[in-house]
Amino acid sequence: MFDSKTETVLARVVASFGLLMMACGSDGNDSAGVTEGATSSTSDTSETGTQTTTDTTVTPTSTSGDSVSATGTTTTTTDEPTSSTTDSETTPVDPSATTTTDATATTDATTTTTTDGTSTTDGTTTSTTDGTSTDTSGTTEPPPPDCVPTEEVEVSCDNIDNDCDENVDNVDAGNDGICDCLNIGILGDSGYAPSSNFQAWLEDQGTAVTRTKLLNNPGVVTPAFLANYDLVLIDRIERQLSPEEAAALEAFVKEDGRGLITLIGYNFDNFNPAPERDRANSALAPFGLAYQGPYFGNKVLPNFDQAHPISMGIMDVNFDGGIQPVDVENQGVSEVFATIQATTAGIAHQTDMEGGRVVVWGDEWITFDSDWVGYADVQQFWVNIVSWVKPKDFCGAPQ
Ligand SMILES: [Ca+2]
Ligand SMILES: [Ca+2]
Ligand SMILES: [Ca+2]
Repeated sequence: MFDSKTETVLARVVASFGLLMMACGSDGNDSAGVTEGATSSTSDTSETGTQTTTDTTVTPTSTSGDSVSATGTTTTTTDEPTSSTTDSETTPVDPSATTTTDATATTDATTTTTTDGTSTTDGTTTSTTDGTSTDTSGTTEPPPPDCVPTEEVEVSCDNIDNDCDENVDNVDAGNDGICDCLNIGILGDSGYAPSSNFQAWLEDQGTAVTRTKLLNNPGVVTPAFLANYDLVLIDRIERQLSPEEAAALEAFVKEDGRGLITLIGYNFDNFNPAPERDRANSALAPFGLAYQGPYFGNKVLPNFDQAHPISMGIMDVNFDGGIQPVDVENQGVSEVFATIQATTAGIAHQTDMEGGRVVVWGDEWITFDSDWVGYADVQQFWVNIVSWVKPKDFCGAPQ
């Protein structure tokens, strides 16, 4: 099989040859045939009405004979229409494009031409005197302008790849594994145990963290509100999200590619798990995810999947009185990265259509100051969670 370029060249050569033969058999006038109903252009170029013997361009928009090459082709003119020296014609690549004047031509410009029509592409072509043409150059587009680095090591959170390493805002001055450019929104209150160290620690890693309580704050979760954040953590939300708020969160993740983390197991309802399940599930329902079942786990170490990016290297993390996360709709791809016996402790969910990600953890103790002291891997667990769930288009290479 020939590729289209080869076919084009062959078509041109054949056409030119055949027409040259026709021309030789005629009186030398313009006997060039027409393609697709076009008429030969012996005098109707955009020049002054004199005939060109070498001209024209083959473009999809050109019409019969009244187009000339965009730049650069030279023309020779004569006083009389009958003075054309050859009348070879072009068979355009695009059937809608017709040119009928002498020889082939191209839209590219640095061409040399001879009196008998030559042609080129990109200026690298040979010229002949018999109306044939040869395309020898490629047609690839020139590469885009190179990125110009303005920072040797990227330090600016400005949505620009300042160091031209093809990662936008991959800034981590402390080299702690958490991108400094992340804006994290925490929704809801903290749990029953002190967790001030958690937010402070996130900020110490370079992120900006804002906590927004939902109590007496109806309808606060809007697209405009969420636009402030790259990552939202559902902490102990005091009420269910409204349908409008849930829809905004859904778009935030699925359409904008941002990240969502949910926690559970606060036990503020007299050991009844249903109310907090319902509250958290109002945020998870758009993703087909949910917390289900009773409280489970009693100061146990979950079994972490050492092959998953979130749980790789993680062993010593407390789990106490959580609720099982479940993927109930299989909208996207869910991976269980931690279990306690046969029960799921954590789900990593990639939304469909290359959208954002959701991490559903079955407990809340990983935010408590006490566990930051007593368990070795809590901080690294957070680093892994944030790294996996953050938006893919900035703050480091996609995983
Ligand atoms: Ca960069
Ligand atoms: Ca930047
Ligand atoms: Ca950092």
